[in-house]
Formats: sequence, structure tokens, C-alpha cells
Amino acid sequence: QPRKTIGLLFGGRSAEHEVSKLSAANVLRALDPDRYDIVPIGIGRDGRWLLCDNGNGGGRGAKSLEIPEGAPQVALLPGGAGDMIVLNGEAGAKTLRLDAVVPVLHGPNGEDGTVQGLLELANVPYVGSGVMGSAAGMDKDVAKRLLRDSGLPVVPFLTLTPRSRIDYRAAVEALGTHDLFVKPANMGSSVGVSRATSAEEFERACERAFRYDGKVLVERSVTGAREIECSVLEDAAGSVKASPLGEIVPASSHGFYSYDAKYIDADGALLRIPAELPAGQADRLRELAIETFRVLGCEGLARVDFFVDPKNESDLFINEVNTLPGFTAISMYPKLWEAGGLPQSELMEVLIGHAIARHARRNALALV
Ligand code: G1L
Repeated sequence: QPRKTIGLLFGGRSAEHEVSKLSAANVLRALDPDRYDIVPIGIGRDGRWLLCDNGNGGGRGAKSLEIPEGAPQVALLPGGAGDMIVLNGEAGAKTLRLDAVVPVLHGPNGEDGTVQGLLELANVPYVGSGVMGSAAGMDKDVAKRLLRDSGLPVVPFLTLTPRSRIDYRAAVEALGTHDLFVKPANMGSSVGVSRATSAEEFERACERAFRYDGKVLVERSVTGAREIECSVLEDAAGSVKASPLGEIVPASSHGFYSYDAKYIDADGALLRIPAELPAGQADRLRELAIETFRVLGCEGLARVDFFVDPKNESDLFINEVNTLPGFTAISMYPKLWEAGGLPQSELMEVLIGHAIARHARRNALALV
């Protein structure tokens, strides 16, 4: 099989620039050097795309990918066949053909469908969800409405805009509890999220959340629930599979010496893999993860996160979906697939195979 040229797109303008550089280094390590030539493309804080030519050499052992000062700027060519133009190189402009791109980008302009749209126009295969699945996964309001309309269990919520704000009393009335969570619709992390148990706290929580998005979710607060996660993967033939489950055990509840703590994340939380659940419940959650993936139009990969009542495992909610989940050496998504018998290098092969097959299927569709 001929070697493939893979563009690794990382960095970006978001606050997660550094996380992206760490994840990109991990993705790079997982890509078999005998099969792939890697072209790292760093997006600088100013938004420019720069060719960081350290893929198979210096980049491979590094903890974090760097964007060297003075790297040549690159641009994708719309209407081409995966052609990327390298500007201001030594011998002027030249083109480089990419067989696929792996986006390693967070949040707005990364996993929300915008970059995916650019890659569509450039006609280059890329790993993961397309424009629609990426956008639907990013917007908590859209995602939860689609899931709710499909009869899947989500935590009851209201969506507010600056023109349709309601007060604490009305929110309490609608959601049936005084204990509320307020969050921006578009944020991946916990940025702009707060809990509100009084009218005063509610007003402050809304002010804060509206700083990050014009759409704000008010949810029933779920406290004391277990956090269970599932990795979903689609192969080149379009078959979708769910991994074993993992549990995030917060630092506050696992203590120091309680478990053979193999994986502790940056917040001190323990990843317990596999999660301890009755077999029937685990199967139900894995089925739900696949249904969620399908309902939201995800492609390639996603991590689906659940809340499960510790006293009654059949009481559960889909909490959120990540179309580009954490992917550092200790992240849940790759760890769950390792537990399922799929090492990271094989995982990347499935994802790139999916990207190329999906691209071919789409190009074979009739144009109107
Ligand atoms: F390479 C994969 F598998 F396609 C891949 C790429 C990127 C998996 C996960 C991610 N994740 C991210 O890009 C990130 C949102 C964690 C970067 Cl900040």
C-alpha cells in the first residue's frame, strides 16, 4: 500500500491552543510512520495556517507540537483534489497534495463545523464529523432538542435568548426545582457555567452565561450523579461501534489510596475503566451512545457522556456529546478503545479509513 500524506491541523485561536498542541503530539505518535507522511499545519494565534515541517523528525518524540517562527504560510485550494498551496516557501509557491486531514482543534472554528466546511470546499477527506454533525454537537440547545425529540433521555432544560429571558420563578416553575444550572449553549468546557438556587444567583448566572453566547441553557441541576462515558467509532464501511464504558470519579470522592489509580486526569479525577455497572445497564448505555451518535448526525468518532443515578442505575441521562474528544495520552476516548482491544495506532487507521471512504461516497452522490 502506498504511503499516505496526512495533514495534522492543530493550534487555533481558541483558549485551548495549548491543549491542541498536546493532543496533536499524541495523535502524531499514534500515526504509524511506515504508513503515513505527516504534514503538521499549525494555526497561529492570529489565525494564519503555517507549515510546521517537523512531522516525522523532531515532532514525533515531542510532548507538544510547536509552531516555529517564520514557518511558511499555507492555504487550501477550493475546487482542487486536496491540494494545499505553500506560500512564500524557498522557491516561491508550490502545491502539496493531502490524502486526508486530521483536525485537532477545539471549540469555535474547530469542532463546530466551520473548519469542516473549509475542508469540504477544498475537497480533501478529513477525520470525524462533517459540517452538520459538528455543528449540532457543539450547540447544546440543538443537540438536546434533537435527542429529546427522538425520545432519548436528556436533563430537562429551557433555552433563553436576550429576547426571551425569563426570571427565576418562571424557570423554577417550568423545571420543577429550585436547584438550577445555567450555561452558554456553545461552550465545550465549563466556561460560563454556574449553579443558581435563588433569584439573585439566577440573574448573575444568566449575565455570566450571556457573555459567551447569545443562547443560554437553564437545566435542572443533577447532583450526586455518576459520570459515565462511552467512545463511539465508525469504520470505513459505516459500521458504528461503542467501546467499553469508563467512569469519571471526581477527586473529592475517590480519596488518595482507594484504588489502583492507573489514570488520574488533570483535575485529579480518576478514570475507572471499565466502569462498574450491572451488565444490562452497561449494554443499555452503549446502545444509547450509538443512538445518540446517529441522531446527531455524528461521523467517524464521538464521546458520549452520561449521568447515572448512583442509587438506581436505570435512571440515566445523556449529558453531552464531544465530536472531537480529549486525545492526550491519558484521555478517556483513546483509553476506552484500548480497553476494548484497539490500540491507538489502529484507532487512527480506522479513522483515516473512514475519512477517505466517506469522502469517496460523498463524491459519488449525484450533483444537482
Ligand atoms: F485524531 C482524531 F482521533 F481524529 C482526533 C482528533 C482530535 C481525536 C480527538 C481530537 N481532539 C481534539 O482535537 C481536541 C478537541 C481535544 C483538541 Cl484541543
